[in-house]
Amino acid sequence: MPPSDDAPAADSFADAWAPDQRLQARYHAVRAGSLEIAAPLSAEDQQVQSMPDASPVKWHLAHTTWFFETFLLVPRLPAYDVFDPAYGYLFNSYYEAVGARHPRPARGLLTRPSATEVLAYRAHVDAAMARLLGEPVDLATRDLIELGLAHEEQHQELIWMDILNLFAASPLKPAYGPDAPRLRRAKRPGDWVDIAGGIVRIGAEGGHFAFDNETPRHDVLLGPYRLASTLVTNGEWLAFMDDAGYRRPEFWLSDGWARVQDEGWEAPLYWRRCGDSWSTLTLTGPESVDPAQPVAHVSFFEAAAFAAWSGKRLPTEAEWEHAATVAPREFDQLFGEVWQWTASAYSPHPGFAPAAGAVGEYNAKFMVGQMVLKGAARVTPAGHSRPSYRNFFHPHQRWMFAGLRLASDAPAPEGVDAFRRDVLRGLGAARRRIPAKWFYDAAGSALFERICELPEYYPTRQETALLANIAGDLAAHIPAGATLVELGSGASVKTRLLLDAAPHLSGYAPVDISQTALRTAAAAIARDYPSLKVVPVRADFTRSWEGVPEEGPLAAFFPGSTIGNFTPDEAVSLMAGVRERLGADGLFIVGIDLAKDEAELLAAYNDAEGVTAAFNLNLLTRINTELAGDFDLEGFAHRAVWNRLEGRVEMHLESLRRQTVTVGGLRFSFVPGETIHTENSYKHTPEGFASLAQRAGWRVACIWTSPSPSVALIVLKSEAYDGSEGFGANGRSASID
Ligand code: AVI
Repeated sequence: MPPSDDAPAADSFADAWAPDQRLQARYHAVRAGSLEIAAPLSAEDQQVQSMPDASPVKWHLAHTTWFFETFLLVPRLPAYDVFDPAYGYLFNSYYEAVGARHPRPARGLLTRPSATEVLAYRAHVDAAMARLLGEPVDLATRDLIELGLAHEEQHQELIWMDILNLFAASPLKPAYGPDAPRLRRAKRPGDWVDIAGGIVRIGAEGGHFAFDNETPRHDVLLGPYRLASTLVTNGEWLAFMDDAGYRRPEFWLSDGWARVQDEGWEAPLYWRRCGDSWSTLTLTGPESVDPAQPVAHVSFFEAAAFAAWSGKRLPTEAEWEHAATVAPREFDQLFGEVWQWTASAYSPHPGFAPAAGAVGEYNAKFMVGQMVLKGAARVTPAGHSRPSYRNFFHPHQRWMFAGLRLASDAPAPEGVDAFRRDVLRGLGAARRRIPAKWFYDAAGSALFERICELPEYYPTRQETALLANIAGDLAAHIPAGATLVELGSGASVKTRLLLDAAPHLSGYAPVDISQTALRTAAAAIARDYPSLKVVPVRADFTRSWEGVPEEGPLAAFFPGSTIGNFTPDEAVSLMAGVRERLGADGLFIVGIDLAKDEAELLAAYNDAEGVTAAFNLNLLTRINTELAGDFDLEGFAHRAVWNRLEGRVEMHLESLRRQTVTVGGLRFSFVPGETIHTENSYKHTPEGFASLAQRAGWRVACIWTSPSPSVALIVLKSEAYDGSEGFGANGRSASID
């Protein structure tokens, strides 16, 4: 929330004639906040300056007071008595318009005034400010007071940063104290959030305080992009370091690489090698690096190198701000852990005009050579930031609480364009067909859920019962510490049977195209299996495995006999892809539906309630909605047939009359009885499936079959694996009844 959100939206007439009590209260709270942060620090702690970028705490306390004295009391409070005319020189930071100043790198040399005298200075100015605030103030005065308070909040954060930097320089590694702000882990597993982009508006909206640099609000054109829902963690940073990230120039900007050389960077600021591991200095003292906490104290150069190493990029300022405005709930750690580097230079928004008067120097003159950071840090006072807030630092600076959130361009379209392509191509073919994957829009997915509950549709029921029976035996094949990668995970319901039986799993990576299903399922699994590292991966696993963890043994899980929806050649290439991805010691658990009596099969795809018919016909509804089609659903009927030669149930949509349909401006004529082939569902024999698996480099290590109507669960191991099992030879096969 912006600091003055609870202010009246506009000044009412009555307000203008009364002291602003809200502003009085805020003034007192902010000023007291600075003293509270300084209170546990000794006079010596408050005196020293650790480097030119940092300032002594005592100087911060005096400078923020000077701001109110110089910009408010002197010009606006009649008969104000300046506390000490020499302070203007000592505590002016950078305002050319108000005169000369003491050099910044020498602030630590100011042993006078003492810390006690600075407190007296604060009390003097606070008493005068109480007089100013005790009368009604005009809008311009109120805006300046708000600016002074936001300025003091920025210095509160600087106190935390500077004191940590000072303590880090001490061999004693002192702690501020046990109650100092500590970084927190993300509340949920990381994920990608897709944002459509377009012409979007960024910049401060009126109605609350904002710095001049956040204005004016303006249009920006954004392509579709993805933003990580969580911050980059120390664990990910360690992987970058382990992969020689600080020693490989290919990831670094030229200026960044020069810094790495000159300053000997090999880890974030404050990290120290501790035998085989790393520790870090925090405000609560030294501690070992927590892999789950967000990485902090990295420069823009390091953030950009990490992004390059990850094959991703930093978000632009506009991407970050737009995402934080339109979809804040999709993200974790937007505000309140670390500031997040963006790829955007700190330059004026189009149409920017600095604030009038000396305070116009506050932001405008720094608009070159720095980069924008968004969000807020743990040490940022609550309520200080907002989506339009623009923090800025030089690209090499590291003592801020700065980290990063990754972004990437949206993956190549698998949406409407691919759907249109497949439908137009499929309807134009001599034998019309549309790939079955297009069944699963929201309505189609809901209908499929209903199919799974139908009395005639045995595969789900049988496989679930089989899995419940054999989960322990199945789990015994999975190596300790493995990550289970579930392909087409959906609601991850069956998975729990396996997870319960395999406490030795260390991770779970559900892979699904549906972001909503994925996020809900991953959050529920993460909640119920707290020791499991859950890494949801939004991907079409037939096209990409990007995001699936690379480290540790992997076991792929592909239940639901979905492999039956692939032709034998497609199934072989899918399984070969999985094998390549898992490596020679990977394990692949697949569910298949087995060949059986034709009548039983056809009943499963021709249920009495007509749910499968609705599922099939929903494809036409989807075409009508998404591709401007005019299919008359009354003109087509659901047909399921058993193709004995191919060993598959086929689903078709049969034209009931002569008719012409338009889709995307193209016309397609149908004669009665002509069909659109919409799905294949192959029913395998164990031997037939084993030979497909073998073509893909797999060997059946174990197969369990359910009672009739039978389905099977199969453990595949790499052909190259030197184990003792092998289906048909000395492999194991079990029927469960
Ligand atoms: C997802 N797939 C395994 C189902 C099947 O049996 O082929 C889809 C389905 N089609 C009609 N009913 C169910």
